[in-house]
Amino acid sequence: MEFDFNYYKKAADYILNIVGHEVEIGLILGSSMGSVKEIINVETIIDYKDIPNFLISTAEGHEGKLIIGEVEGKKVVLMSGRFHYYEGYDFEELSIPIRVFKLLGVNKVILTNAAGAINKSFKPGDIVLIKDHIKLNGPSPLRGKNIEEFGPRFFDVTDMYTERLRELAKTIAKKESIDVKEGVYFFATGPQFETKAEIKAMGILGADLVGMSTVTEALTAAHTNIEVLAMSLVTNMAAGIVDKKITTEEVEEIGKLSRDKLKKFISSIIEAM
Ligand code: 6GU
Repeated sequence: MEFDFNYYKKAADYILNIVGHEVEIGLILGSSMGSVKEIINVETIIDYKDIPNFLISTAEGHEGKLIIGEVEGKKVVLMSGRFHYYEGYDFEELSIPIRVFKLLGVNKVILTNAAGAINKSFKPGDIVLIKDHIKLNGPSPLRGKNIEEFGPRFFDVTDMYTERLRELAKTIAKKESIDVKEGVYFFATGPQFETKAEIKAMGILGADLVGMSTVTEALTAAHTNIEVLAMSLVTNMAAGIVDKKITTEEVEEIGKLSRDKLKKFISSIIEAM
């Protein structure tokens, strides 16, 4: 399917009509991080299924609601529940949330995810700021006829996880005694976790983390000149890094244990943004 500007505008106009104002900051929460939404003073909640031309969330632990409100006096829109390639969407469809954000007025996004650690110095519970990514699987979400209203056909991605926002996050982490690391995120299609051989290869290629989200959103944001801050919560070590199977339970458990730390961190970042 080929999308045009009006496709996204229809979704955004529906939301703007209900909300009545623009928003500045977009937030997309990773699985088992849903409780971060509690930092919002909620104004409006809209079901994805009611938004024309939006997508429907099928992943477990992802709720399917757009929440609009305020954090530290800033207008935000939050997706509680995101869309992944493994659910069956095409890469091109995964451009929808961020392009709708853009038309709501968003100029900065915070993307969070649960990830496996490839870097042996990381441990479950660590917060890692994404400084770059490797995506060797599948096409770009920007494939297809370029929509000039969003951005140019060819675009630079050397500072897409902007140094400015990473430095800001590091300054806040230091002030609040939150330990943060930095790393390179490898995009995996899922839904299976990786083989030991794949993780070994990803490590050799320079990856510190692996996960199944975020990268399509970050690329769509970079194309349309939205500043990106992305962070992973390490929920487990990747395959073969420790001699242990990966379970969904541990991913969720670490999410629960780390949620207060994440809530405080993200609301302080929004305040400073
Ligand atoms: Cl080990 N791999 C992927 N692809 N996603 C994850 C993960 C691993 N751990 C949490 N999410």
